[in-house]
Amino acid sequence: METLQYMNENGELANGYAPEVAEEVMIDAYKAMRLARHVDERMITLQRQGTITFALSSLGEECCSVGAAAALDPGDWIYPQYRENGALFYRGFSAEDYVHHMFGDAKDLGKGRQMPNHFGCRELNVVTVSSPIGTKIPHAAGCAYAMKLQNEALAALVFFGEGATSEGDFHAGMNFAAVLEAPAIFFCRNNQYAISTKESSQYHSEGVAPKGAGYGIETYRVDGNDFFAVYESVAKARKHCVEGKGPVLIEAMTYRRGAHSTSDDPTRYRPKEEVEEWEKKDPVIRLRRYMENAGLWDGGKEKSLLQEIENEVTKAIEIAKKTEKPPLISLVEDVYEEIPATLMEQYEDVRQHHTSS
Ligand SMILES: Cc1ncc(C[n+]2csc(CCOP(=O)(O)OP(=O)(O)O)c2C)c(N)n1
Ligand SMILES: [Mg+2]
Repeated sequence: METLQYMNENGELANGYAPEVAEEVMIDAYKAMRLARHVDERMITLQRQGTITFALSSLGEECCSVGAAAALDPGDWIYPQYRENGALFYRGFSAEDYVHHMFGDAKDLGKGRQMPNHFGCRELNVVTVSSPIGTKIPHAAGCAYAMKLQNEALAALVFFGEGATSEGDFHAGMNFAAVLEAPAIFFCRNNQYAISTKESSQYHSEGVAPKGAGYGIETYRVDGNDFFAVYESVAKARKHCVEGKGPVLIEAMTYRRGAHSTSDDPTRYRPKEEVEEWEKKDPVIRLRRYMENAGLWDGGKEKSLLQEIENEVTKAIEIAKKTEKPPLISLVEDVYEEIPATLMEQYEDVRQHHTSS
């Protein structure tokens, strides 16, 4: 299956494409990608310094999350995996809120109960990341079906990696949405690796896209490092969904340039030449080149944006370093209206241990 591309690696338009994307959307998307890249880099450094426990990066894949979020309606539901902080930033989540999450402090919306990079925001219709791979796929199919039953012109988009397509949840979610014609967009970031498992050891099909055809689902394969290809495919998928034509699978071809997470060393399982090859296809630089050629961006704007982002993130880190941990009682709150006695007993044990240590 061919890969749709609208902008080549030099930021030049391809295949007769003329962008209709509003300039503000393009600029906001560029800013969100830059913020995602900078925050990821800073969080990895903080993990190495022992300040936070864990971090994951979306280096080289930022266009997937941001390009997709830009093409959605703000009311559409997003179910991220863990490399999609860009979607959150595009929707307006601040660097400060994000850093609080990564620290798991008292101002983290998740109250420190999740691992870092397991963000979410109720107000922005971004459902919290869950660690078990693929679990969000049937959730998104169900959410999309609910939108259909309620006659809401909204879609649910779920992000996942190509590794997630080997999970039963992927197949259950795809079949459910197909049969019920639910307005779900299954957005697969094919970054070629699932930790150290190369795509060729993951499945025997020619990528993920043919699996869409197997379920009778409208399917597109696009260059995941091309902002216009991602944006247009999601815009088209959304239209298909809200017109009641059923779900869409998008396979976005990209590459995970960084380690899987701070617990991984990719030099053990892949050659550096492969990584270098993909540096040339960088999605952020590609969009910047396009915007510069179109007179929308220049060196001065770039310099001030990078400075602004650096200042914002530095300030967010300083604030998070001074923020208290969530109160201990929050460990047992929020599941039941009233905390059950058994949980209170466990809480008491932990509390006493804390005060005595
Ligand atoms: C059900 C389940 N199995 C295994 C893991 C451990 N695990 C965490 S991330 C990951 C790889 C996922 O790869 P992919 O879906 O391609 O996403 P990527 O990390 O490449 O973005 C694995 C195996 C898990 N979290 N959940
Ligand atoms: Mg992967």
